[in-house]
Amino acid sequence: MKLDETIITKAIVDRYTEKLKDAISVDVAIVGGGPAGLVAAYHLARKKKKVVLFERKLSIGGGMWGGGMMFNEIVVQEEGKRVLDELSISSRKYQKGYYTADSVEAASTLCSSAVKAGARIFNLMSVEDVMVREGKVIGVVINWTAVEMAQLHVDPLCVQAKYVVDATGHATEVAKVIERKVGAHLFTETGRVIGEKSLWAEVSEETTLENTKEIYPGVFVTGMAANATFGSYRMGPIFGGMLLSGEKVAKLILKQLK
Ligand code: 48F
Repeated sequence: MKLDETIITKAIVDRYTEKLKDAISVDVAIVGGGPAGLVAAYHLARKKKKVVLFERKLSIGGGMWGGGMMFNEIVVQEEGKRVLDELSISSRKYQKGYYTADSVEAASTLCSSAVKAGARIFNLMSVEDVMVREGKVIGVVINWTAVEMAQLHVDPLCVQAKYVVDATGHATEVAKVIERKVGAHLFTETGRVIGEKSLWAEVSEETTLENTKEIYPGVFVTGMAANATFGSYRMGPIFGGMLLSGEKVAKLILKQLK
């Protein structure tokens, strides 16, 4: 069969446009495709909610690929292993209470699980702002990462969402935009993004879960963004807290959507 390059081009443009149009009004918009955002996307999509996830980078998976200092293995505790098992991600016991998993298998399977469950993922797109009406966030403002990187003067487009999840990791970008542009009082002790503390795995694994909650009407934080928003510790290459936080934020939002 003769191949026609113009058909290839039309196929890509048509299919991409279909996907994007379908993502303009959703139940949940997730910002950031690290482990926490991906687990959240998977659980929400499984429950048939309309979910879109925007990831700034070319690759999905955030800080998971690199394991610890580029040694591409991650560590989880007992509870985190349960999440890996549910997603059929292989893990091995290292010693009592410590399990390891290949970070490439973990990141790629999380991504695949979210997409196959029905979440729409757009890589190479950054969320640069939010839309707020009557004291509630009602959507996100998106642009191409390439536009952001080249600092081109190009106006963005908008996506309407019943709920927004800040899964941007250490950067807490959605929370910071709300603080800076909306001038809003976040649901933290200071009303602002408190910022992360130095590394302490044991405490931060627990606080990640406690801090997974709503920070402003319509906006939830998950993963490292949760700890950074509420001023808790970072944890390094132990990932159970991230996975469980993704699960928790999905549960909280599902409750609200009922
Ligand atoms: O950093 P990241 O992996 O966040 P996470 O899911 O997991 C944290 C761990 O990787 C690790 C850790 C271990 O336990 O502490 O750091 O909380 O993924 C966040 C993703 O969000 C993207 C960013 O490129 C990364 O892939 N991101 C950040 N800001 C934006 C964004 C934005 N404004 N728009 C789109 N994507």
